[in-house]
Amino acid sequence: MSKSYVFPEGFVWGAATAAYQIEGSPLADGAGPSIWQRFAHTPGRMLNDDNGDIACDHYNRFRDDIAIMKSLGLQSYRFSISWSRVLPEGKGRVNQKGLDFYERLVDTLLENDIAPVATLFHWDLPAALDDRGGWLNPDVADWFGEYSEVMFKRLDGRIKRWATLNEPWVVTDGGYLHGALAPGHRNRFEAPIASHHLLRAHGKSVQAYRAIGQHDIGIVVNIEPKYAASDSAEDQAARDRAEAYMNRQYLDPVFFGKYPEQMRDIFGEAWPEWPQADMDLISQPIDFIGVNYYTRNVTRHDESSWPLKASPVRQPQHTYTETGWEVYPQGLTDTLTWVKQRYGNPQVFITENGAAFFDPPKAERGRVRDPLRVSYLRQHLRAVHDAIDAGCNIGGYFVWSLLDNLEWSLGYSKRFGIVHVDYQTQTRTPKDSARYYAGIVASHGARLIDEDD
Ligand code: GBH
Repeated sequence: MSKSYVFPEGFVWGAATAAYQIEGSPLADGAGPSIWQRFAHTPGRMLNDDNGDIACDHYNRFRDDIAIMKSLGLQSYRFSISWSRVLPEGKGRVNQKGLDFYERLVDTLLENDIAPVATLFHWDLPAALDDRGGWLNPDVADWFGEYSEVMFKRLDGRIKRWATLNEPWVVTDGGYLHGALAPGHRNRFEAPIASHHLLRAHGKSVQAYRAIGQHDIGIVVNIEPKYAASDSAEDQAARDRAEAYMNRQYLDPVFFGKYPEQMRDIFGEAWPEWPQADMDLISQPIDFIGVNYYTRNVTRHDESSWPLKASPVRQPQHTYTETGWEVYPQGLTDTLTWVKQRYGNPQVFITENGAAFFDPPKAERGRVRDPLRVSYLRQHLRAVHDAIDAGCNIGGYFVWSLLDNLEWSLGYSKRFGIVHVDYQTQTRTPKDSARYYAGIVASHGARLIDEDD
């Protein structure tokens, strides 16, 4: 007898996006520039010189986009708030019109019975704060607390699930260590400091939430399970470093008030000691973890890779996405069971999961065939169900992404949407994967059994 894929009652189905990737109009209605606005307009930083000036024009078309969500039967929508729309200088003066945009967005979602889930920081730090050192300035934690408070006061009555940060690992690894993402620094000493202040900022936001908020707050992290390439002690240690660096660097402090031991091996003298008071701030209880899952890593020891001394090993027979990430659904089950075991079975939402594939560039007679994405979703949703069977406390799933959008420094070259966007005309066309996902949502998972793969 084959297994049933019906999900538990109350399991939430949604889709996710982020402000700079879809909104466009980054300076409209009194908004201040963000570091991504600045980075995207710095020559040489973005593939094909793309930028987020227009993106999906969601700032003007959010009602149409909500109508699409409604037509797909989505129950929830995860979006992010652009800090510098609300506080153009990052702190101090509030820009009423920026707040109004998010209020309209949330109200329209609620009118359509779609539950809003808001991320306070998805990488677009106000440029004015970067001028003061950004994530390297200890005061940034208070600035983030102040901004969080503005949002909670205005919208906690209507938003019942908040995430403080999206993927702090990507912010520090991409923004401060390797420099491929804004603000584009490449500095071994900066990355640990940025990490710590991101976590302190998270702590300040949770603290503000407990004073004002009535619902749930958590943090969103990217997790890629790490498997050693061999049984050798060297490869095992490389695996442990890679796991500590990406998967535990933020969750261990939040749950245990302690950084992984390996951080010192990785960063050496660049890894500071931090006061216990900071660790207490960081480790306040949260209500859920958001897990973004895309791929796994098979890891081997590699002296030449800086600073981890660990490199991923390519798996020749396996499928890779257009961003070069291995398709490995079992890794999602492994990730969720790892979180359950290590952190005491907290409530988890899969806040992102999806893939970029070579879709046909244009819709043909209203259709975009994306069989690889359909199969990716099918396999990963089955993997989520397997984790639930194994006792994981999973509250919902958000596909990345609702729309094709600006894939950060890769510009518009990579398409993650279940809805195709023709950037010339801003026409939206739900891909086959959107129809497929709508069927899963409508059947609460039951349809996962119908198709092979
Ligand atoms: C997310 O980050 C972001 O939250 C989102 O904004 C973005 O658009 C989306 O994913 C798609 O990129 O090369 O095999 O070693 C993704 C985090 C971290 C996932 C690095 C892939 C490298 C895999 N990524 N990781 S590999």
